[in-house]
Amino acid sequence: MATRKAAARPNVSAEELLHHYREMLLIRRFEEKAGQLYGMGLIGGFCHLYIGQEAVVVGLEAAADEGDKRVTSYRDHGHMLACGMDPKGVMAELTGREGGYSAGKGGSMHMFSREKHFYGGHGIVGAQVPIGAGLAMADKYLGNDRVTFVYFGDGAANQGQVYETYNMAELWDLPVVFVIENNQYAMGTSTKRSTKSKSYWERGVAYGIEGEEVDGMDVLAVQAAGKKAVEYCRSGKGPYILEVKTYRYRGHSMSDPAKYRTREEVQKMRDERDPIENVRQLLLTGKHASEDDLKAIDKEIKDVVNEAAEFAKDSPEPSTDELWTDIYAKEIPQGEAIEA
Ligand SMILES: Cc1ncc(C[n+]2csc(CCOP(=O)(O)OP(=O)(O)O)c2C)c(N)n1
Ligand SMILES: [Mg+2]
Repeated sequence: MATRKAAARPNVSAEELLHHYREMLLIRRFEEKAGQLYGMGLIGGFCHLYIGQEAVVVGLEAAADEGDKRVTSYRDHGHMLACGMDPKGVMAELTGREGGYSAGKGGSMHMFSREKHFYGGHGIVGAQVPIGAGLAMADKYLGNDRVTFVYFGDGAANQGQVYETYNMAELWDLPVVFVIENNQYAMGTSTKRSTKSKSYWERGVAYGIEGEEVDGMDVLAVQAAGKKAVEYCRSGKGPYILEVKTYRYRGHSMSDPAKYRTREEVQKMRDERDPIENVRQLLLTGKHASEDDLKAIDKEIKDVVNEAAEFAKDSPEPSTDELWTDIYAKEIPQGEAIEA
């Protein structure tokens, strides 16, 4: 049965708090830089920024173990960075260069890393949900204890395939955490205009799936809820739903005129709920770091991002011969190879 009981907040160390700060800042600065490169015409096609939502992936990655999997939508740069993919390879994919994760042929929405168990990057709204349940099914079949995180938005949560997936995931007790990143908008449509039910996670009750709502601007709350969900799934009890309440500061994509909400609404969220500022305050008030320590981290992160941008500008364009490669799989992995 579904539960409303929130997970207890973790008693985190200063080291862990600093890690969260660093990771969230990396995503924020990376996305700001991607926005700049887009404005300079260096990034083509779609580009959906994750600014504002950083605490979601950073909190959940802190709850994940080595070998756990993740799959998400087109708003995917944060997920890639948080699971340890190289900022250079991600940025070079955005600029469509050879050094990118898909050798410059995928772009912002289509990157993968088997090494980091990151399975995309999907442009079709909701398509990653059954794919993620499939990843979890493979793990269950292979008898390991991996958990898959499937991220999708509030807009995607209104899709039929999500509920077909819920049914099968619960029926087969699949080890999957469904993460609804409720950022309150699907393109220009607010949740108030698109759905009458107030809660998305509660829809899982109809399928017998447990779940809860989480404050997605609070990285520690996300981490605690993530740990609880992961333990549940790893112990073989089946899927779990986390509805993470978050907010995107930027437009839906780079071409969003943003006429569906006021500047004041966005500013209020930035001023009062910013997830990075929240951790910054915890670090300072807890005397875990000084202003100077944080300045040094800011500089370090800026350097990493600038280096990634330089790499993404300098890496060559893919050769036209590459148009005919990587279209069909040459080998279908079997048995143990799938575990890689
Ligand atoms: C099947 C499908 N329908 C419509 C679209 C166009 N589309 C792209 S993103 C989007 C909104 C999805 O919003 P949400 O799931 O809340 O994710 P967010 O963008 O907020 O992260 C829509 C309708 C699409 N890509 N695929
Ligand atoms: Mg949304």
